[in-house]
Amino acid sequence: MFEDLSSKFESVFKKIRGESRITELNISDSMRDIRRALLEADVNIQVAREFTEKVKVKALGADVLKSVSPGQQIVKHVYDELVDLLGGSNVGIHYSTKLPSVILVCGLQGSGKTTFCGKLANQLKKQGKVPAIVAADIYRPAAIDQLKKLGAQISVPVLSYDVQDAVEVARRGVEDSRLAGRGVVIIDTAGRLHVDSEMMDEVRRIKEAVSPAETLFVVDAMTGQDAVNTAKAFWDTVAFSGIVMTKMDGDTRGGAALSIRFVVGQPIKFLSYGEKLESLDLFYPERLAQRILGMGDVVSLVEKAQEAISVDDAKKLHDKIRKNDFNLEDFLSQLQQIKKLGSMSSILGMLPGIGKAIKDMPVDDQATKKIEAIILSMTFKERRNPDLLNGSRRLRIANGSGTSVQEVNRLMKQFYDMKKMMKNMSKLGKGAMANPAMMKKLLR
Ligand SMILES: Nc1nc2c(ncn2[C@@H]2O[C@H](COP(=O)(O)OP(=O)(O)OP(=O)(O)O)[C@@H](O)[C@H]2O)c(=O)[nH]1
Ligand SMILES: [Mg+2]
Repeated sequence: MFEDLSSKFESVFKKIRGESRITELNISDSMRDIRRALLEADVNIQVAREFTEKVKVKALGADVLKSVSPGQQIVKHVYDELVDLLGGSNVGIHYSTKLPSVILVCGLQGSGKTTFCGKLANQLKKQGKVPAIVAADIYRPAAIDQLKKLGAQISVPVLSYDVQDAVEVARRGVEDSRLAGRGVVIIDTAGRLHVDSEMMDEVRRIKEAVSPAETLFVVDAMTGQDAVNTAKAFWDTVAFSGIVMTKMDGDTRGGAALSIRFVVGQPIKFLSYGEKLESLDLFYPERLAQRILGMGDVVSLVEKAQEAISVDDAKKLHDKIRKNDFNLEDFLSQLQQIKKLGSMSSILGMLPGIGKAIKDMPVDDQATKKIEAIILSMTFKERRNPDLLNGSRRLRIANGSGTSVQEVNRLMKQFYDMKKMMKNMSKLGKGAMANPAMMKKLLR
């Protein structure tokens, strides 16, 4: 389904492969092409914009890796951003400590809910769980039959009740499953339109009645950006915990899968891709990103090169510090390297004069994310010239990064303190770049 996007990405990479280095001009060119490719794949416009901006900032701020070409490095940046966009890592199903774990399944009509319930039960059974399915779609008689047939195929009990109240059906289904010692109960609900307030209220009440461990929103990938809009509308009524994308085997351009996480803020947990009961996969952001880019070898090549940040690069940074032109861009790229490596020792250890004190310093992901968000909300000029940051600019940056002016101020103070300390240290001839205590404080 991502063939089109893949081939467009490939031609962008081909174009930049010939360049000897990454410049503001050629990266802007490439990012414009990438943005266009994303939009053509039906990716949400805001997602496409932010995506390319982030890649651009990373590409311009990153160290030049000697053993790989600029084109290869861009592939890696795009890959990293794709993984990030798709949610980072796989989250899987969340189970409750009290049995049974309830999984409530909701979504639009015909999105593939019932089929998914069967596939999920099948998968869970194979993992040794003991599932049951509750037929809470009481509006269509055929719905219960459909579910019963599915259940029979996989030998999973399907509970149905002759009650005209979906909330009551769900409640009884969970209670009977508990008594029968079932580990997981999957509740299949009727398809509903997000504009139908009565039906939306029903699913909200079901959720309230059975306190699910997971509420999964099922969405047909073929519906493109509509899928994203519906997800938003559902999210407002039923705060679901995960998304299931179905019909990934159809000729969808993939835009919904790429945008939904960003727009709704909830992870995709499963991809469903066919009529067969086996065609259900847990969602892995890395795998999908690799599939879209189809360049796993380039990605791992650049990763290796990044790990081996050369002493040369460290020295270059040292020179900047000595000349006192260490700016927020350097700061950000240091931070990103630290985050990637998980410890400062590998970077700072390359600089002469760094003591054992910094070895294996832990890095807090939340703190670095916030700092990253703040710096990424600045313009290039501001990053290179932090002195430009007056009150109104700081307010804009705080708004843009979803932080507060206080947080921006704190970061700036830390940046200046660090810069001062670096300068003093380098005057002392120690050649140190960052004060470990300072860095630790910053990342807390
Ligand atoms: N190709 C393909 N078809 C699917 C997939 N999932 C479901 N379908 C088909 O889509 C149609 C609707 O699926 P259902 O599972 O009945 O959808 P539903 O959401 O339960 O529908 P309602 O209960 O009517 O709201 C059926 O014909 C399924 O066979 C999928 O991943 N790929
Ligand atoms: Mg159904």
